[in-house]
Amino acid sequence: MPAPHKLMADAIRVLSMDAVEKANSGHPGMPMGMADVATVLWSKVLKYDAGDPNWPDRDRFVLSAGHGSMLLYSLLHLSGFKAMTLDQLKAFRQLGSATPGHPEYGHTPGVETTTGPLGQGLAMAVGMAIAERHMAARFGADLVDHRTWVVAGDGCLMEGVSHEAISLAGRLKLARLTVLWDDNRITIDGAIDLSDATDQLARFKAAGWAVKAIDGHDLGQIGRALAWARRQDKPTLIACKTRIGKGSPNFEGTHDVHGKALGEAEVAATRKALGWPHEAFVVPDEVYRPWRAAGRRGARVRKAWAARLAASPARAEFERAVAGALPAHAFGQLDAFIAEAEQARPAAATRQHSGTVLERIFGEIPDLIGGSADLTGSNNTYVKNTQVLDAPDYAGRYINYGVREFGMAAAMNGLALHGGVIPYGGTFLVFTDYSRPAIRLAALMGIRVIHVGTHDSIGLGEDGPTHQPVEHLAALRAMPNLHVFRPADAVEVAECWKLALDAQTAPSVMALSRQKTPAVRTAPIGENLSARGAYQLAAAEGPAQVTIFATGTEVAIALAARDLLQADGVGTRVVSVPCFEHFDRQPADYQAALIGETPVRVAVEAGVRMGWERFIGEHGAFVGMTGFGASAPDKVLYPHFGITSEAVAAAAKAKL
Ligand SMILES: Cc1ncc(C[n+]2csc(CCOP(=O)(O)OP(=O)(O)O)c2C)c(N)n1
Ligand SMILES: [Mg+2]
Repeated sequence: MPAPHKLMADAIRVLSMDAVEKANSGHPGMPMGMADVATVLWSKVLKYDAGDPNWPDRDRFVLSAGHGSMLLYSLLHLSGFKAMTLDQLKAFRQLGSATPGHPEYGHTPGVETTTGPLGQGLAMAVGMAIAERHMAARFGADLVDHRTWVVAGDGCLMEGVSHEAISLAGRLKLARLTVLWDDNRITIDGAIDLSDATDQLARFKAAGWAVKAIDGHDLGQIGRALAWARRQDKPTLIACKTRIGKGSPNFEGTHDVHGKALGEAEVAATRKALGWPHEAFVVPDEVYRPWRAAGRRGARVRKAWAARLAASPARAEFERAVAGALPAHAFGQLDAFIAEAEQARPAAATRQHSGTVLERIFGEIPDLIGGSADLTGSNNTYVKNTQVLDAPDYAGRYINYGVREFGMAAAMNGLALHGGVIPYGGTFLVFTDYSRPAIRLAALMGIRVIHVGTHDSIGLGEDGPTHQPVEHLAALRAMPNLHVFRPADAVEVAECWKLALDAQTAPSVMALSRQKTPAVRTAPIGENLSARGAYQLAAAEGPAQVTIFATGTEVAIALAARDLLQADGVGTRVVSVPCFEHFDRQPADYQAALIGETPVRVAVEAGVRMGWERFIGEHGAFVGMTGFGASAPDKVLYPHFGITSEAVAAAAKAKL
């Protein structure tokens, strides 16, 4: 190997080994193994400018094998990203550092996404590559013309989500996407043969990818493969045959080097073997020089791009979209819809109202990209006459995600992370179990993605308990920074959609009913009451003795129960609770007043009780589910499981 490349790659090896040694924790094997591939990519091919980590037209580099974070931190440091100082490398894995164990989005400039959970980086990269093609179609190649590169390990490819991701990418012909597979045949427990015998090249090929295998330590092969990838009209997989822990005389090629410090003696032996005479964290100028030049390589290209943007008539719109701001008129038609609904009081399934809301905003917010995991008609996510997003022009705004809930949710994260688009996608609420790991990453990263979860209770009826969510609302509400909405009628649906779209730093789930439900918001208010999270929908006549809290389709049941109680002279107020998370953010005095001091508090929701203590206290009554549902019409199931206005009234009376 020519001297500069060897020195540049060895710098990654040594920095990674030393940082792990200092922390006495971390993963040296993967960075040492992939150092050659990463050096060629970052010094010759990747389009980036270390001086401007957020340049919108940069290539995206996703480290799906996130345990190898020292690879990325070394690259960021060596190529000159200002935030990635030597001190940060020395503080690897320490509290408050920019170098956490796994790369975290929004924490460290130059890190595109959080990729600790194996496989999800690859799946998010698919979303990034979709966003790139779509934005290129919308704004032209002058402004959007970049690639997405993924480093994935054996683990990423073993994870099931990789299947969803690669088949979707293959179908959409995402030629700007390249996966660099660290084909080292080692995972934590030992050799790959212990647990896997897949022909990965054949698998990717079958999904519509162009594939190639190379020696991941051969400069010429790496360079030629990267050039080959750029010429393909399909997504590309490059299997890079590497030796994990390359350079360590005793551990190279073994699983011992995957995830622990090498130890003083082996660190010294590795230095000697590599011919690297410098102390820990000392990088000589002759190594910095070519690395810093690599980091500046893109500056000229970026400046030319900036000049094109400055001269572009689309500049303001491009900048607005990339900043994630909504158009000024985003909700014009939606406000009209709310006013109409307050008058017309339409009774319908809340999923249907959601579909109508989408019709009112889709034209106003060109950044919206919809989709569904093969339940388009059920989720009401498709707006009439919308072009499907597909090769070759990618200008469409609706994605047929196929039966891939996890892949869809991860791709939505990638779309949001790329910027310029706002993804929403539908499935049955019960299948958020399938997409939950990606919802969790969205919540952790603080990004705006909107999950439409229809068929939100036993009210879906005959499909039965496999399809009827019971614990899902509680489970989703348990997740930090996730906004879980369960609107009751057309007005609340519109209000909750507004809140989801306004939340630039949190994902949302819309829990929507399959079954018809009456309007409950029947008076013009001129305020987004759902923004309070919970609000009094009906006051008590006379002194209030009972408060009934309810969400979604059960709000109507609560109102009917109030009628029964009031007829018996029991003053009853009804509180609608479209979103726990928004309620938690209200001032304490609002919360206290809203929960109130009636002697009896009852909650009704066609799910489990967990979490409702927040509103009803330890001694409140709860009307809902205690087990799984059943297969029957919804009109039968609600009385069968005792979720009726009579049951709510009786529960209140029993407590009086
Ligand atoms: C979803 C998920 N499961 C398990 C882990 C824990 N884990 C981290 S690395 C790893 C093995 C990965 O093997 P490979 O991708 O081949 O990495 P290498 O050992 O080659 O560096 C495992 C199981 C994880 N990070 N994410
Ligand atoms: Mg491996």
